[in-house]
Amino acid sequence: MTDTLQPSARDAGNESGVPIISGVRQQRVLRTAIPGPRSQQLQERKTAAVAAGVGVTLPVYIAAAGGGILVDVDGNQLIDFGSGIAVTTVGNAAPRVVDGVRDQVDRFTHTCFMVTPYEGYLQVCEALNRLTPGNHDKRSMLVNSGAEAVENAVKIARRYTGRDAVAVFDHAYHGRTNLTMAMTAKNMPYKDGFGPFAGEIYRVPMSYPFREPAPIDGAGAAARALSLLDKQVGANRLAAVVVEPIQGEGGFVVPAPGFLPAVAAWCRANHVLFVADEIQSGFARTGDMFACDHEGVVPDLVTTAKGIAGGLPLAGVTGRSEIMDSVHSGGLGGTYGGNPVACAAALGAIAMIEQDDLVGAARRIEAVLRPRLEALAARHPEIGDVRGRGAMLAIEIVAPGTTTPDAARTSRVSAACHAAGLVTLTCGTYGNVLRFLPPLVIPESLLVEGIELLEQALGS
Ligand code: PLZ
Repeated sequence: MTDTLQPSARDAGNESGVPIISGVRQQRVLRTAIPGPRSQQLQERKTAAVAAGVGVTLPVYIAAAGGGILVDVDGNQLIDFGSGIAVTTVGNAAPRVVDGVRDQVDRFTHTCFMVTPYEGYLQVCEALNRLTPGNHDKRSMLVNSGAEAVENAVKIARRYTGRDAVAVFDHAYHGRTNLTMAMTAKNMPYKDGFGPFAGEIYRVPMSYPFREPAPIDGAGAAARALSLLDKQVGANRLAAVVVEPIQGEGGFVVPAPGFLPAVAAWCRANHVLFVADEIQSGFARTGDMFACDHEGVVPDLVTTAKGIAGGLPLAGVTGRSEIMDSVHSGGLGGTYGGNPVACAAALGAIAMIEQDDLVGAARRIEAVLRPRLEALAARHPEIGDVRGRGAMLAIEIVAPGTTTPDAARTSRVSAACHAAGLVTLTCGTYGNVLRFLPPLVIPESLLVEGIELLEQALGS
């Protein structure tokens, strides 16, 4: 394997052999403590100017970024294992994204697609219709954020089925708006004090292999959830079952094989729409274009966001044409949905994903990271589970020999990674999952170095 995981990761070589991507040398550099003095000054201004409820994981202020590196205002270069929560899949300031955006802002920045439309919106919808699972006739709509995509999927499902109820799973994360807060499982920090929440949302058990009290396969876990839906809600009242094919914020929970196909089959048999929330797992992240592809599951509706547009705010709902087209004209929209600049960014990002085989890059990242994480788990009994797929991997940290979550140790390990110049994120209902979401263009050398830093952090 070469130093870069795929060819275009090397914008320009240089004599030292360290690749440069988007103008940034792909090298970790620590010039100050983390956070450095300039970041600390900015963080003081943040406290004085920004609402306290907007939290910050790592108060290092960023001046530039590219490939697998974030450059901060003190000149430190951090290895990026977060991608801004799975957004900069194609890398930060990726050249094809930047070129598309530049060209678009020169021409026009906004008209509102609902007033006077433009071609970029159509091209993104065409790409979504082509790339999402299934070969059936599809339609798409564009919005600004993941939560808005989920809201619209629910609106469309209710309109099409004439039913109200929506099923979601334990550990689910679907957003922070009123409807999506109701769909999100975790109270702190997402819901506490923010109710009352939207009604007609019903939560059932997920397939979570590491935490099952007794072994249960995917079909069994699906039957457990579906029987509750049958008995407590009634399939005839359900508009949709909404599921993340690999859960994101909830802990990178990968359901047992067979779970998703069984849920999808039950939905089909009961005329309930199967909605896949691929906002975090979609667009090459898991080593397939969408996580549903792994088991050949074809959802009725798919929500997308994050990785779709290389960092610009864009999200979408894609689905069967008869479902999407069941909504009356004017029933869906929003001022900024499918903004032309965000669409131009998405077209650049999608071109990169396809032309540079970033699906393959995600698989190669897994091939580098997973064996190293498993070797770490063999040496560190506090790593209870290594899981995920492609470049969406995680470890779950527990009291050794048990499944008892150890959130305190997880935060300490993550903080030690940060201090060493590795940006890691935590997640999970119990706050004890450390997740790894590198940009798919990250050089292999940074992946290997990141794991070495993680090992030191585990030991500290
Ligand atoms: N569905 C599966 O992962 C966003 C949330 C960060 P928005 N996840 C990151 C935070 O703490 O707010 C997400 C997701 C899945 C929906 C969403 C919501 O997407 O673009 O943040 O609204």
